[in-house]
Amino acid sequence: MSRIALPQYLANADVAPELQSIILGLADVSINISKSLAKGALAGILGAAGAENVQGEDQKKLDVIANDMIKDALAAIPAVRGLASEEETDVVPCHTNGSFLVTFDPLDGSSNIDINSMVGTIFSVLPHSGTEVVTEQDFLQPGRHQSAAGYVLYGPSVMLVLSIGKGVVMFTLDQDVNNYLMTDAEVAIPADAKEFSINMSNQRHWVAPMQDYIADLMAGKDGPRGKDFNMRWVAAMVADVHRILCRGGLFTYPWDSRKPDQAGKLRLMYEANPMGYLVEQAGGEVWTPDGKILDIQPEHIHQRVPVILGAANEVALCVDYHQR
Ligand code: AFP
Repeated sequence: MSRIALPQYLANADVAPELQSIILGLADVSINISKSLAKGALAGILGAAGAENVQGEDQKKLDVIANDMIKDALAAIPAVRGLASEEETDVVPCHTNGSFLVTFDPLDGSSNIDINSMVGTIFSVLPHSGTEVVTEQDFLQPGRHQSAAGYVLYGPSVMLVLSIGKGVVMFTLDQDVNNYLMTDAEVAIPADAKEFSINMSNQRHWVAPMQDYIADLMAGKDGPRGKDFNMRWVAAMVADVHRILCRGGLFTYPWDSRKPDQAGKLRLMYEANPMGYLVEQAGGEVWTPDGKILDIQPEHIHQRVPVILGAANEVALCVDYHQR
C-alpha cells in the first residue's frame, strides 16, 4: 500500500512554502532526537543536567540536548522570525525576514526519560506581524491564531501528529528510510468518554467542584453517572493526549492548592495551546474552568493554565460542575 509522505501531504494541502519548511525542519530534527533517545544509557545521556529551567524545574540532560537540537534546526530556517522554548528564559530572535514564530516543549514528560517511557516534542507555529526585532510581546497571541501545531511522540513507534487547521493527521516514522508516512488521515475524538486522565495523588488539593466531578466518575455504575470509567495517567501530556486522539476520553491537570499563586502546572504556550489546537481540530473541547483555552490572551510566554480537554460532552460536564 502506498502511503502519503509528510512533504507530499503539505504540498497537496497548499501549505505556504515557508510554513512547510518549518514543519519539515521540525520533522527532520525529531528523527535525530528519536535516535538519541533510542541510544539512552549507551550514549550516557540519561539523568539530570544539574540545572533548573526558568520554571524552576530540574532539567534532564535530554531536555537540554533536545532543546539545543531544535533551536539549531529552527535557527537555520529562514522562515523562522523567532522562537521560544519551555527550556529558554527569553525568546530567541532568528531571521529578520521570517514570517513565523515557533514555540516548543523539546521533551515533554521528561521525568519518563530515565524509566524508558513515553516522551514527546510539542510545537506551535504562530504568524509574525509585529516588530522588526522580535520581542516577547510578538509571541503573546491567543492559541486560536496558530498557523499549525503538532507533536512528535517517541513511543514504540515514532509518530508525528499535525494540524494545519484542516483537521488532524497522524504520520508514523518509517525508520528504514527516515520518512514520516501518513497512517491516519482523519483523527476524530468521540463526544462521549469512557476514560479519564488525572494525577489522582493530588486529589485532596483540588477545588471542590473537581473533587465532586472525579468522585462521580469513580463511583461508576453505582453513582450519578450510571456507568464505569477507566483511568490512565502516563505523566507526559503528549502521551495522554495522544491516547485521547486515538480512542477518546478526558484529560485534566487542574489548579491545586499546593502552589496557590500558580494557575496550574501546564504551560499555555508550549503545551496547552498546541495540544488544544489539535484537540479542537479533532472535534474535542479545551477549557479552563472559566473559558476556552484557545481564546486566552497570554500575558507572558511561560504562563501556566489549568487544563480540561478531550471528549466534547465530558469536558462540558466537567466545566459545568465548576460553573454551577
Ligand atoms: P515535564 O516535561 O517537565 O516532566 O512535565 C510534564 C508535564 O508538564 C506534563 O506533560 C504531564 O501531564 C505532567 O507534567 C505530569 O505531572 P505530574 O508529575 O505532576 O503528574
